[in-house]
Amino acid sequence: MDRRGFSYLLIVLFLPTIIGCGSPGKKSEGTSGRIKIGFLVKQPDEPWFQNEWKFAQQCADSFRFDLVKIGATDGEKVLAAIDNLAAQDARGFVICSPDVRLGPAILAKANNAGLKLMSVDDRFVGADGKFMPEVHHLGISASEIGKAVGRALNDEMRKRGWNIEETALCAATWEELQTARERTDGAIEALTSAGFPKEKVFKAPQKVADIPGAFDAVNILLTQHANVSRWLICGNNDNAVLGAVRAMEGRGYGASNVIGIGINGTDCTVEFQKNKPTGFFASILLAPRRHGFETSQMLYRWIKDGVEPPKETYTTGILITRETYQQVMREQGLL
Ligand code: FCA
Repeated sequence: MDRRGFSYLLIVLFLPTIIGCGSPGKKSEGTSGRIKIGFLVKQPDEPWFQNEWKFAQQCADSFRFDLVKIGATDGEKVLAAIDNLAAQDARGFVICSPDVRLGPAILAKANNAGLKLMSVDDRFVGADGKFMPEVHHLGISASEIGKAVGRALNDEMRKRGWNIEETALCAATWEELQTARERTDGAIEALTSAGFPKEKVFKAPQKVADIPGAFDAVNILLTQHANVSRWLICGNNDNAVLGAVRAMEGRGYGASNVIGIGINGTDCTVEFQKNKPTGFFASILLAPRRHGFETSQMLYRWIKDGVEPPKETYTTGILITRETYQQVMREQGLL
């Protein structure tokens, strides 16, 4: 080979290294040169999760990274989404998993692909049924928030001068998820420790965690307890209580004999905007901005600057009613 031929061969061999492609190891930052992270949610139709996405996007805009929002409604979609993120050179993701028992599989897949991850709202559980302490998590103080629901139910019932003999509690439950179970358990605990009789507490276990799921569960309960004149309602979230309120309306119960108190506060504004009050009396407004913005920011700083997020962060809530929700939501930057 002559000199020219040899130089040509050298260029062909080393060009990919010189221009920086084909070198294995460190992940690139996507075609735009910006860090890319995913935000996977289990129920993209629920206003709560749309709010999380909205605030995650605000975070992405202010820190100038790319955000990929993915509705991952079942296990297959979660695993496909992780492959997809890896193929797009994403660096990590925040996730509210459709099933927390997928935790070990999600973590293994993310580790394989070199993606950092954080869970939000619903905490991963391992094969032993216990929380996975190695996964960074931001969630709500579920038990405390549930207790706030129970206390508010008790206050309102007493304010209305209801006779406890004729009143019962309907708890629309979703007990397979710990954060959901702690909420309804907390509400029941606060109410019964304020003197409400335990035998007047009735659970309506949901088969699906959405409005129709609660509607169906509460319909069954109402058939079994047709003699109750006044109902208190608690549930995992606003949708659980909305489903219960709709089921009660079907049986002739309304604003005068139902006190329903939800959780989220983001999914009941339409209810509060109705011309006439309904049995949906109040909600505990959570902090969707913290759940969307803060998780994204923590993950971004972890990827960019190596700042590891706290292992666990828990947020609180504020009681809102038809009368106060606008003011409170404005103060919280949600309107
Ligand atoms: C769970 C519920 C959501 C929301 C969130 C904080 O994921 O399903 O509605 O309450 O916790």
